Amino acid sequence: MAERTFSIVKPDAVRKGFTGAILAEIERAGFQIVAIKRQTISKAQAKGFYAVHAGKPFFDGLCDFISSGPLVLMVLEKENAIADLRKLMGATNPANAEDGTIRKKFAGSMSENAIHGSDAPETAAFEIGYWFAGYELI
Ligand code: 3AN
Repeated sequence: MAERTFSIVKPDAVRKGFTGAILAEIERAGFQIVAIKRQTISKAQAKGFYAVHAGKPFFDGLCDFISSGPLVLMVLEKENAIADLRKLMGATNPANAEDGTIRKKFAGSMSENAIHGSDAPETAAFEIGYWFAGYELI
């Protein structure tokens, strides 16, 4: 059965003009883009989204970065979407990302790493609901 995951083209990649190239990689890998919107989020919205990382040393910088400029929020669908997107993204640190992954091609650093993807069904459900209303997902 098709599964849904949540993804972000992060502000570093949008600033560098990589949005279209990253969307092309996602579609080529067989994902349907169920919903998509470009917006600049507030730091308060960022803190709510990344609440699971609250208290970690990189939390404040992460929230500043993700709210630093326009990003692209997406809901993606395919069989095994959550695990397959993580594979397509590559390792969190682009220095460790495998050849052919989005982070290998487009990410600059551990903190400015081009793309986000949900890591489990529970987080996908939370993240989709955090950014998209039901009527946007029909
Ligand atoms: P991923 O995005 O690969 O799932 P997570 O969920 O561990 O990685 O971390 C969420 C985000 O926090 C990462 N995408 C990255 O931008 C940032 N991050 C994670 N670990 C670090 C770190 N040690 N230093 C700086 N930023 C980090």
